[in-house]
Amino acid sequence: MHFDVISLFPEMVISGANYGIVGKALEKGLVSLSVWNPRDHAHDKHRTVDDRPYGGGPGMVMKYQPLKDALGRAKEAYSKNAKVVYLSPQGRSIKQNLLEQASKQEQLILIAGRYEGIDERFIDSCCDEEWSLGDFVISGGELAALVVIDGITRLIPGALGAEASANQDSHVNGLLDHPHYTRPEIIDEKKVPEILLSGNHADIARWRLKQSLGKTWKKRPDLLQHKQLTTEQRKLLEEFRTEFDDN
Ligand code: 9D3
Repeated sequence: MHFDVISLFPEMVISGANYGIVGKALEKGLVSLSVWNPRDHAHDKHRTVDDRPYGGGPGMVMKYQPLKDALGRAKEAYSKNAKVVYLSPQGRSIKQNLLEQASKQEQLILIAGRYEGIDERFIDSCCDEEWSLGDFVISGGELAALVVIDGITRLIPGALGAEASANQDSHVNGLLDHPHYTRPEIIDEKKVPEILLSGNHADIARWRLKQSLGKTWKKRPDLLQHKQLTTEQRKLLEEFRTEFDDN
């Protein structure tokens, strides 16, 4: 998978991608990343990339032409049919299934905006999709681009260690994760749940699934709304709720 990011702060994207699983995947050549700066395509004396909004109002708007030329470079450097995504507060909220679909692409070009946004004509003519991290405000698209790169990289075969697996991730199965514990066995009188010390892997798997179902029911009932539970899962959730009512 090849990622391109169009950004006025290329170092922010490059440096952010050099850690952990994404950093390793880049080293292994499982993914690659190029960052293109619209400022390199501004040819006036001050290399202007922004201008005042027509109609007035606060802030500045990113100009069409430097974005268009930077995008052109990204496309010709890799070629193939790339998907172009503008990261913005107006976009569709990113969910796991959106990243799963996108991970099948050969090239993904991410447009990171700054200021109040970018000229609408660039969105209309040059972008295929518009994605958001959710209903909160951040200062630009670079962190969003890193989020997308990270989320997609985890889905690429070989990017996660042998012990880990992307299909064990929370949200991949539509449930929240179960609780985790590590040594020591007792901290401030709080014991690790006995079953995790039993060595019975089937019982442990059942307990974890029950905790996942219970946590999801307590914290994110919306996730269960449209999920079809198996007979086993319904039984485990019933058990959890019964024990929950008792406490
Ligand atoms: C005054 C209206 N604001 C729009 C909601 C102005 C504004 C805020 C933040 C314009 C641009 C930005 C920069 N945000 C992003 O580039 C961004 C973003 C976000 O702010 N929230 C959630 N997802 C994303 S993805 C890119």
